[in-house]
Amino acid sequence: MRLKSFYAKSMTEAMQMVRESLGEDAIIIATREENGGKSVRVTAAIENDLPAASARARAIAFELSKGGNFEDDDNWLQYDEEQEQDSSLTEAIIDVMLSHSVPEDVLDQIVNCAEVMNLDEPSIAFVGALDSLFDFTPLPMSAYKKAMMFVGPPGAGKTLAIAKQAARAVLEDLDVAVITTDTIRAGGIEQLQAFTKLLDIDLQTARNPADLKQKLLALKGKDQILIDTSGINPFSTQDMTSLARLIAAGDIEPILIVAAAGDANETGEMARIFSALGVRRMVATRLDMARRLGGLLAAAQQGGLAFADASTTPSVADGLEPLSPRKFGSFFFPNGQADRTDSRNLHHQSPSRHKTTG
Ligand SMILES: Nc1nc2c(ncn2[C@@H]2O[C@H](COP(=O)(O)OP(=O)(O)OP(=O)(O)O)[C@@H](O)[C@H]2O)c(=O)[nH]1
Ligand SMILES: [Mg+2]
Repeated sequence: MRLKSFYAKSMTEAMQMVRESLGEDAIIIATREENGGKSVRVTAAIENDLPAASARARAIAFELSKGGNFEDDDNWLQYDEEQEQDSSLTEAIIDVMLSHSVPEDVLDQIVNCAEVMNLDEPSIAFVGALDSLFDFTPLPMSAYKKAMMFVGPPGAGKTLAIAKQAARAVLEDLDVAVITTDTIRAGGIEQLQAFTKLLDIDLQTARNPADLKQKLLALKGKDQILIDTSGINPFSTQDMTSLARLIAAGDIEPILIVAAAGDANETGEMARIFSALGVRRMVATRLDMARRLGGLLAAAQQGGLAFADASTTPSVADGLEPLSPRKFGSFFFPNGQADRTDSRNLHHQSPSRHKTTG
């Protein structure tokens, strides 16, 4: 009996993956919700999962029993080639993920998912797996009813990301307001003011939750309201309580700002803690300064967070780039075919949208 686990966003998708990979005879051993119910894991077993060698041995025996010549059997040769191709695809994906220090459990999920795609190009299978396993929800580029509060640890890039989003929104002719709650740290207001002045936006300050509530009421009707915050230590109860109070001051979506180069386990744990405050998506920063992006995948998995946008330069003018499975995948496979493939093809090949053949 061979056991294999499958990860997907829904039970239907996971069952489809089981059928596609192991066939209709697979027996479901266990199902479990992961990431606080945002994904599921299904462990399935197959009794008669013949490895290539033993299946081939049976075919040879059958051909010999008929007096035939097994070596002429093109189908079996083709079958072996497919097996080889599969393992080289898996190895290529594993190699890239190891070089990015992707934690083992995330690596497992991605490999399992990529293997059932029936694709022979690693970068495309990788992008398909990202598409199937993670959410990608870029920041809005039109009027948005919630105020967006950028939160995260000190130095993550919150203030620069606020400036970049404000600049982008102004370019889209949106009526933007910026509030900072980072009023205690020396230079906190001035740093943002330097950007808002250039954009001709009036920078508001809010010193506490009550103040923030009032400012938000006064700014009602703005297309986008962006709120900068001071750096938070996710392991400090006091910091987290203060942040929770600020978030509760109005109709606010907290968005986590994550520096890309962080240790994968630390980043994953941090994302999980912030998700308890209602964070549902993240902006990844400093992608230009990171060579190991395992932390971002760990954050998405452990915090159940969607990928929003990425910051890849320290310059406000360069803005934020919306992340898609293909865009994010290109950081792992910079020269991969996925970069050159029409994204509509990827969608056809994703198991979540793949018609089951079983
Ligand atoms: N190269 C590069 N530098 C970045 C990027 N994002 C932020 N930075 C730099 O990182 C430093 C910290 O950025 P801030 O925006 O001040 O970070 P913060 O999260 O607001 O910091 P605190 O308010 O102190 O918690 C600055 O020097 C930024 O220019 C990026 O995508 N690439
Ligand atoms: Mg700041």
